[in-house]
Amino acid sequence: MLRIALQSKGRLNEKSIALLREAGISIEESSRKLLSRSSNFPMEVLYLRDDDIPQTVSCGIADIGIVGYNEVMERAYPVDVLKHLEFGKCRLSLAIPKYLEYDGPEFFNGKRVATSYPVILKSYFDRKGISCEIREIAGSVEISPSIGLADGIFDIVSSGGTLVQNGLAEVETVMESDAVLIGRPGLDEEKMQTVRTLLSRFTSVLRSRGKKYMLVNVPNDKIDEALEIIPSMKSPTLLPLADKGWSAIHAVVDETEVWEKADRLKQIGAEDILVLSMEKLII
Ligand code: PRT
Ligand code: ZN
Repeated sequence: MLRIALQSKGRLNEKSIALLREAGISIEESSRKLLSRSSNFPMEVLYLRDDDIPQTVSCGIADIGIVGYNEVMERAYPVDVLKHLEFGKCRLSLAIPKYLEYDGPEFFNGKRVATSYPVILKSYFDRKGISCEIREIAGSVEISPSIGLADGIFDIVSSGGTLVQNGLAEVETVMESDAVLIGRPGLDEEKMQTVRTLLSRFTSVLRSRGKKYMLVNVPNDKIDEALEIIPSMKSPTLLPLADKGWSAIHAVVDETEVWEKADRLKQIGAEDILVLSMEKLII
């Protein structure tokens, strides 16, 4: 039985559970126990604080886990990053009071920076050859400059709203982060088999996100032009229509490109363009 560690509450909790659900894995959530078992997949879920997930996986209490890449890098436990999951996106950035002039990372020489991510920050300053005092604090990092605790901060930024509210300007992005699936190195073959199944399901779920299924009727002499507009993943699905001289093309397209492609298809004489949402793309 494979054990996965998920954040018990917080930013990654709901999306982690949603990803498992979309991958067809049912987990009991009602009682929000510390440990719950899937009814249809050989896996149990352990709910933890995100800070504890890398260590729990590296020491074998859980086999795999979903946690922010930033936590994996900061805790620096020996775990394998098995897959980037494309949610919980954010960046770790240096910020300073907006009225100060900034002329590059050398600005931080001899300065004090407050952060909850001292390991990542120290490695950045070491790489740049900058000598800066790193002040580790647990929370409310963004108020440190205004209370005189630090000259700048190093923190997670998403929309940038928190920095603006606190009169800070983002000056360097040190790292990009998203939620990742991590695993303990050296899992036995039976568990690895389950991990491989899980990875392949996650890949299918992520690939189908933001995609639409498009069906288009085109005159046969326009098929080549239409296929340039909607290239297919492998060989195109092309079906003859009862009305001779016409065919239907089926294709998967990015949601963001649907209107632009539909307009171009109409211009070459395509008709009856049907766009459907896509449930799964299993490869
Ligand atoms: O209780 P537990 O310890 O499990 O949770 P936590 O409070 O430590 O973490 P949580 O739930 O806040 O975040 C979990 C993970 O979500 C982080 O480790 C990141 O990988 C990811 N993530 C994505 C974020 C954000 N976006 C984010 N915006 N984590 C924190 N923030 C905070 C940030 O600290 C800052 O205070 O949001 C503020 C900035 O947001 P903007 O939008 O104003 O820039
Ligand atoms: Zn935490």
